Amino acid sequence: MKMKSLLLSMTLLFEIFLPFTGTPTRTLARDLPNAPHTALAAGAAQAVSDPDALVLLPLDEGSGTTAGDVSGLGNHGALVNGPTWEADSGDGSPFSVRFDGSDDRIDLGALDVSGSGLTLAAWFKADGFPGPSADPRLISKASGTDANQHVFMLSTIAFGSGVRLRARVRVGGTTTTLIASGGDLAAGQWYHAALTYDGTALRLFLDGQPAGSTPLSGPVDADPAMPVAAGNQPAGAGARPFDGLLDDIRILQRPLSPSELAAIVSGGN
Ligand SMILES: [Ca+2]
Ligand SMILES: [Ca+2]
Repeated sequence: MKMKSLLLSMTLLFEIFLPFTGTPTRTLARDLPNAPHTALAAGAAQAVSDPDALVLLPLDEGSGTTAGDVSGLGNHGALVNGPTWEADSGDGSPFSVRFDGSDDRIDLGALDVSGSGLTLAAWFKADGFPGPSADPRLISKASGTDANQHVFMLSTIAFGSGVRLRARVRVGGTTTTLIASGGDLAAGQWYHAALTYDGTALRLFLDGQPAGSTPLSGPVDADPAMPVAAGNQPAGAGARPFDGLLDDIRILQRPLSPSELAAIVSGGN
């Protein structure tokens, strides 16, 4: 009886404490949309609050060449050609990733979105905007630099005497390009950039504020052979490398709402 009682007690203790003795070491609730979950370990396969999240990279590892995806889908990023971790961020998180403006990128495989909804979002702080078109890629799925070689893309672009955000989404084989209606970008400053598509319009947001839209409808094209990357595409000659820091990279197959984006920018989630 005594032994049985002891075993029972030990079992209860084990069951009580087991959930707290696993790998989770950090609270990432602020990095996840509408997240009731806490204590997610970067890269761990976890339940996620948003079933339409495909890639959520908090970029807080601080070392190594893997950017853990906390969407639950395991779409981890691979740091390619030498991006480095830096203790700086636009959202108060511990780290972001520095891209050298030459060939650094984060590879995300060849994932596709399903349906007529999309969000691409990230924090960025540029050292500068390289190239005559000032068009480094933040997040993209592209095989080249021609418009129709992009399935989706969030970048900057020279516009007038300044630099603005630019968005591209391909539907039915034709890519629609949107340049921000305002918001000239400066080097050395953190911004939050977002592209959203809801099946009726393609929109840009800068720091959570609307920065232009254009009508667009239909499902986003799929191309299982075309890679997705952050910070540089296409690979090799003709690349459009980003120079500076990227953080909190998100790809969802639904549009984040203006209030959700505002919450991200304000650090609410
Ligand atoms: Ca971070
Ligand atoms: Ca490099």
